Amino acid sequence: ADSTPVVPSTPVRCTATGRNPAKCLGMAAIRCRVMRTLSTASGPTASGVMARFPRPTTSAAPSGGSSAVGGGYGSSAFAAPSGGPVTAQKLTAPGLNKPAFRDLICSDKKLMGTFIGTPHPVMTEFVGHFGFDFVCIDAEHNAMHLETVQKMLQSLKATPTYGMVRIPTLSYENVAGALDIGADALLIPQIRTMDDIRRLKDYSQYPPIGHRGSGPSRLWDYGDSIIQLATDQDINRTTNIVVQLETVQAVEHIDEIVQSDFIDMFFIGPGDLSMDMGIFAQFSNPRLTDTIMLLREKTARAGKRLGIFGGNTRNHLMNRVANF
Ligand code: 3PY
Ligand code: MG
Repeated sequence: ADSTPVVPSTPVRCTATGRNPAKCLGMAAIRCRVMRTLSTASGPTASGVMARFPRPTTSAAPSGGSSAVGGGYGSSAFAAPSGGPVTAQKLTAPGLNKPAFRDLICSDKKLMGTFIGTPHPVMTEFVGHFGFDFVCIDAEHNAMHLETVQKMLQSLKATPTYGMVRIPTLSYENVAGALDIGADALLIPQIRTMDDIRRLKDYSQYPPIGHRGSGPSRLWDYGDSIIQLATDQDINRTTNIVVQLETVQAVEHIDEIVQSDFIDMFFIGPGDLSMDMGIFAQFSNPRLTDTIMLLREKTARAGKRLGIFGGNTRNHLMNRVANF
């Protein structure tokens, strides 16, 4: 099948929550399918989605006072159903108040996503209604910085789809910054050594585990969520980290790397892995396929989820090698 999940021989336990889904997650990122899906998604589905947004009624908006905020797209000024005074309401679109992405990551559901390299919130808003579980906003290989990525995450919030962000390099600014602007998960490329893993832990986790700074950012609803977070037993559980396995060094250190308890999922990058092995894009080369099978076995044995970049649904690695 195109996207059968990997079923490891040993049961998988989510290290973050302790839940024990029976299957390892197959996560595939598919670019080409998006364009093929465009024609169907722009039909009844898209108009149905728009119809669910309540429309601001400008005539009902008060000229002053504090019972409502200003009108315009996405504002909270609406006519009261009774025709009485206007009160501020929360917009309840289908994507709002969706469960935390962590619930999905820690379930046994197979996830399907796609990468987005076009640096514009309209693209994420559009693709967010295609039915993918997540999109990966790819700031590693595209011209987008945190301001743009934040807008893309904001547009995704009104869709049922989650936003993972692939940061360009491992730095405090990129890791803590992308988390603060509300990325549902981070995808970390080019991890090589245990020192990289230690830095990632330090940058992504709040004390006492790491040294990530806290602030009333978008992630914390600009301060609204602080009280709730402060009473949470483990604030770091809100952080979803996915580490790419795409270097020879990472393969060499895989036994240690998979033991990292703060990492929720691993993700194979066959392009870079083959490049690093000196067999670039030879996706049927047994050296590459054997390595992918080894990574699959090691991650499953450690009870970790695994994903792979597919390129398309007929991809050899996805279907016949890793059986995602
Ligand atoms: C790779 O194939 O190297 C990737 O990073 C795909 O996401
Ligand atoms: Mg890569």
